[in-house]
Order: sequence, then structure tokens, then C-alpha cells
Amino acid sequence: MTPDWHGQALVIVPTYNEKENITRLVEQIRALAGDVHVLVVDDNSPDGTGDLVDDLTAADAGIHVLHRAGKLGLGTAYKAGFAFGLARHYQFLCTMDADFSHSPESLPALLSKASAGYDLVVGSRYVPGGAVEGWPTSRKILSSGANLLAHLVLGVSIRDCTAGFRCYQRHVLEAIDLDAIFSSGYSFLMEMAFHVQQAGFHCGEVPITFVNRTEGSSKISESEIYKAFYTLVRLRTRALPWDWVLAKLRRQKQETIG
Ligand SMILES: Nc1nc2c(ncn2[C@@H]2O[C@H](COP(=O)(O)OP(=O)(O)OP(=O)(O)O)[C@@H](O)[C@H]2O)c(=O)[nH]1
Ligand SMILES: [Mg+2]
Repeated sequence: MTPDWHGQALVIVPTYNEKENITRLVEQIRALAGDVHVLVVDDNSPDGTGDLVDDLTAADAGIHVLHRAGKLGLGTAYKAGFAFGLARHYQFLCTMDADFSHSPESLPALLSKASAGYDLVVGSRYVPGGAVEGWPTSRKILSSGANLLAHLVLGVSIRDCTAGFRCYQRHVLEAIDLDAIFSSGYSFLMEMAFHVQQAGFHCGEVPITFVNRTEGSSKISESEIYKAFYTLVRLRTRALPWDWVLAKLRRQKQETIG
């Protein structure tokens, strides 16, 4: 059976030094049913990731690449990817990491839920059925703590709001003012989740098993922790209480209707 998203989905994969992973990942996404396209946003990786992707694009019109001048941050890579997808025909814009922490096999579940009417679907470690494999306890505490704070401080109800495995419907990205998203790095994910919920969009999660990377090295730095705290404080102090109440009422109304 032809999936609902046939020819309409783009998976944005930001990369920085992922030569051990990128070819296999892109091939696995392209092997999925539904002619799912891929856009790699590479920040001039010193290890030659961008050159590998150039070779792939030459052989398959469903593979695209954006070469940026240098390491400009994960958040701005997503924004560049969204601009690319919105300028074309795609209805479903997904994001995922290059390091196989997010399995291409889970993409159909995200796309299927988005096709069923969810505006944003997150591949989630923290809903029943979700799991994390291979992380040290310190990393688990950090991730759970960031999600708990986002819930308590910002009222974000998505359980895994720091996850980069997502599927946005096109109209969500058209409605959100992406230029107004302040975070350029990993905090972008939390900030986007906050704005998407504030705008009253219908968000869902599907359980995934997040597997720690086995190839290549981590790009996340300690400074991202401080930036995440700053993002929490900034969003909380700027968001007026009545905005929050209105968004909550809108969400409740949507749930009642639909
Ligand atoms: N284009 C671009 N991609 C980036 C940048 N920083 C990270 N990435 C990519 O974003 C994805 C997530 O980065 P990771 O280093 O895996 O971060 P993480 O998953 O939080 O941490 P580990 O799994 O421990 O490595 C990977 O595909 C990276 O290659 C960046 O500045 N620019
Ligand atoms: Mg990773």
C-alpha cells in the first residue's frame, strides 16, 4: 500500500563530522517506502562528510545537500533545512540525527501519526515504550532534568522536548516565526517545542529506542547546558501568563472538537 506521505516527506539531517554514519543512514532512509527525500545540512565537516553526500546526490534526485561555510550550530542548521523544504513541495518536514541514535525504521511511525492529523510528532524516549540504550547515568539525569524543567518552568507537555527526532507538518513551520527563535544550538529544540505548543498546535509522541552513537564523536559541549538554562529563563520571563492560559484554552478546545 502506498503511504499517505508518498513523495511529500523530507528528512533534514544536520551533520558535522559524520563520515562513518552518513552514507548508510541516507541509504536506509531512501530504502523506506514512500519515496522519502533527504536533505543533509553539512557545516563544512573537516572529515569530508559533505563530499560523501555530494557523491550520493549525483546518483539520486531524492537526496539533497546544503553546504554551509562552517560550524554554525544545530539550530541554524534546522532553520536552513526548513527554509529549503518550505521553498519546495514537501508537506512533512522531519529532522533526525546522523549518528543512528534515531533509527530510520521509526520514521514511518512518526510520518503515520503526522498524516493522521498531528501537527508535530516527536520520536520520544519518555513515553511508555520508549527507551535509552547505552547512555551513562549522568547523561540520563541531564536529559530527564532538562525535560522536567521545561515542563515545570515552561509548561511544555511534550515529554521529550529535547529530542531532535521530529516530524512537523508544513503549516506549523509556516506559522511559527523561525527568525524569532533565539537559540542557535541544541536549545533550539526546546524553544521550538515551546513555541509550537504556545501556538496551540496538536503535538504527539511515538515511542522510540534511542541508541547511543557507536560511530563518530559527540558534538554537544558543556556550554549547551548553560545555554539551556538561559533559554528556560528567557522564555519564561518573556512569555506573558495570559498568553500561556490562552494557548492552553485553545489546546483544550481543539481536543474537545477533534
Ligand atoms: N550542521 C550541523 N550539524 C551539527 C552541529 N552540531 C551537531 N550537529 C549534528 O547534529 C546531530 C546531533 O549531534 P550529536 O553530537 O549526535 O549530539 P547528541 O546526539 O546530543 O550527542 P551524542 O549522541 O552524545 O553525540 C548530529 O547529526 C551532528 O552531526 C552543527 O553545528 N552543525
Ligand atoms: Mg547523537
